[in-house]
Amino acid sequence: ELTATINGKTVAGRAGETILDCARRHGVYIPTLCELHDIDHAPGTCRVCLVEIKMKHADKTHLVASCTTPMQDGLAIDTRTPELREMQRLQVELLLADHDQDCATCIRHGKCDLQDVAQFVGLRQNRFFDPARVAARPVDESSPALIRNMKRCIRCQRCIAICRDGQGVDALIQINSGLDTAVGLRHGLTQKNSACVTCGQCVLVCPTGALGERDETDRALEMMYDPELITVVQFAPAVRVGFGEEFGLPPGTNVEGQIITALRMLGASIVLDTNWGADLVIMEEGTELLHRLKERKRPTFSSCCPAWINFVERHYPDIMPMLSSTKSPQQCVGALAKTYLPEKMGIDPARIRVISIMPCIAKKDEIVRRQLIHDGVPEVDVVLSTREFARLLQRERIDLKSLEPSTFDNPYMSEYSGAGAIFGTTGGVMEAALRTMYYVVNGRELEHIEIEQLRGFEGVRTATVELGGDIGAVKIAMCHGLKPTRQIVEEVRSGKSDLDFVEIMACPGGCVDGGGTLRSKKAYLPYALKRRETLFGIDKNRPVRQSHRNAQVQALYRDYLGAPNSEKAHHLLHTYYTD
Ligand code: HC1
Ligand code: SF4
Repeated sequence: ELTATINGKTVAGRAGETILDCARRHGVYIPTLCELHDIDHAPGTCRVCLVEIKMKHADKTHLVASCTTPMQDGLAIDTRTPELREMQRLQVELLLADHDQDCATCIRHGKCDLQDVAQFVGLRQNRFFDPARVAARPVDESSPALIRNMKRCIRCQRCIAICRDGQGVDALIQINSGLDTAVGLRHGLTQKNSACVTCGQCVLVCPTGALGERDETDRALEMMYDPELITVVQFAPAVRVGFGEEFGLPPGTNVEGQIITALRMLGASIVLDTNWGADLVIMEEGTELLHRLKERKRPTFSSCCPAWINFVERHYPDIMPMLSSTKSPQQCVGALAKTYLPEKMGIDPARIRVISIMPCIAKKDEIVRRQLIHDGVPEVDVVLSTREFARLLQRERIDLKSLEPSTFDNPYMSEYSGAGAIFGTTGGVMEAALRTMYYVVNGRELEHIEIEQLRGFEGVRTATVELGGDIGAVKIAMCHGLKPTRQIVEEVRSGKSDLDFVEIMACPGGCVDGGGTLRSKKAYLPYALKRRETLFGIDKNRPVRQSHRNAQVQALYRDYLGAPNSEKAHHLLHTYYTD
């Protein structure tokens, strides 16, 4: 331990920590922009975390960046002198010199770190603003999912760091130098044709509106307002546990019922649950997997995560035959909402538009895949990320917290089992699949359905599970985050792996921390475990906890599809992959 003072108060410092970390531990606020502790990123480029220090026995003070300067014994630190504030103000003013000034048009307005810091330092003028420089900065709108707007970039490089070190994709690089420094794609490519898989993790760490989803809130509203259209809205397993924070509820609160109420207030005609689709996917994927196991084709990779599919197609196209052909729950719901549902409800399929609310931006890529558009009609018309849904409720002045919860009332596609609910967290698809596969093989339920050995949180988890019957022991792996995924894929390609079934979620934590979830300031994925716990709680409290016991899924097979993997099921619920 070492002793120092911050603003005249004695504090205990720790060897090896930075001045910034020490100040934070003692509740002293220092503004920051480029630094993000959770991903160990402190490039020291924005210079707003300046502090004044005086070393032991020295008589001069000097200014240093607190995010990169280590604590020392006897240091006198000041975080709030007028000269310091003046310097910080100047830094922010320089950052704004080539920054889009039109905050009201920015998706980050009101939730932007740069705005916060500008307020904190008391910025009152913008002397260096140069519209020509702003105009020269590029905006990449090539991707259906992700917009990269360099007019709003403050060059913090967090996005580059998370893409390279966190996800191991390494699509982003720093381009140009000096005042022209910006973020671009390797080899001068655009977002759409680059190595980017639209996992959206870079969006989660961006402190401003430089990176964001393609906003489709207007399109969704237009559909819901149009009296000629029947809007079918579905929302993902993870959305209900990652949305309450926006309205001041504790992280991890389950707001399923309030979301249903809000959607009805907005004008949704029919509210469905993607969880129902997750149960259906288990029937299709589980059956497919058992066939593949009998044919000794191994491993099979799960296919519900669209950023993972992008990753395979762009980075490892040779393993495409190992991907399950089952569509994702989102697409299964979409496909059936335009076929089975109108048949059951006696409505004209041409009037139906499907809107999904997803904690993901890659889902926006998924809906425009050519395999999932039939004669010009997409299975899903619009995807709103959780963030866009929040924006939509804010602009419509709907306060989720004050709403009475409602329940799903669609008799065909909204009921779900506990297995469907846990899809939203890493390992959930695997656990759900094993519950049903065990039943199919043995004709009875698995005794302990919470498979504890699957519930860790390491990047890669492997286990051997005895399925009995003619299948025996199966070797499985679950992986979240693309860096560990690369490791598994490399093992499989080298022939060293004896895995049978692998679940992959591109985002660390799975969908609960998807690239479309609410952003946290100054933190990376702080609520993963809380959201996960709530999903496990939902599972525990469901009257039905296995996908094959979902009565509405059973009815679908009885009345419409025949059996899992039937010809009709194949036609509607399976797909293929292309590079
Ligand atoms: Fe997911 Fe899925 S779990 S991909 O993570 O398989 O986004 O929540 O909707 O489709 O069900 C996301 C979540 C989601 C699909 C399901
Ligand atoms: Fe990298 Fe994912 Fe961002 Fe694409 S979306 S640039 S893959 S972090």
